[in-house]
Amino acid sequence: MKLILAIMSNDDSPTVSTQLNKAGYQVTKLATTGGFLRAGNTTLICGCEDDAVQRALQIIEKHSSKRTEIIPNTASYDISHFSSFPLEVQVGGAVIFVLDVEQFYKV
Ligand code: 2BA
Repeated sequence: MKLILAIMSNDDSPTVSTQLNKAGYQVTKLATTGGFLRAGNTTLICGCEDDAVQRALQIIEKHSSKRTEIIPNTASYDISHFSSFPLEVQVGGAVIFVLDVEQFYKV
């Protein structure tokens, strides 16, 4: 058995956990904070059999991988000059650990 720890953005975690649940995985969601940026993120804990890890990783990757989004640019360099060019920002991405589980109990 394996334990997957997946750290991702708060925006992606609802979709990832819904899709994991739909595929039959059990998931626990933790509200976490990145040690470097001190910003909120989400850590999903998912225990599964060894042969189910790859499918879980595919689901996580599909719904949380890094991608580029276009957002309106509201920056201005003075009161009369607003930039009308949209901004490309990188969002998403997940950091994933897969650990061996020595023992698992439900009591
Ligand atoms: P990522 O490497 O994509 O990491 C995103 C978040 O995943 C991290 O948030 C942290 O919560 C978790 N994480 C990543 N690697 C981990 C590990 N080995 N063990 C435990 N948790 C881990 P933050 O710590 O706030 O970092 C946000 C981003 O800042 C990182 O994105 C990385 O691009 C950068 N970063 C982190 N530490 C850095 C450092 N010491 N120097 C320069 N850049 C750093």
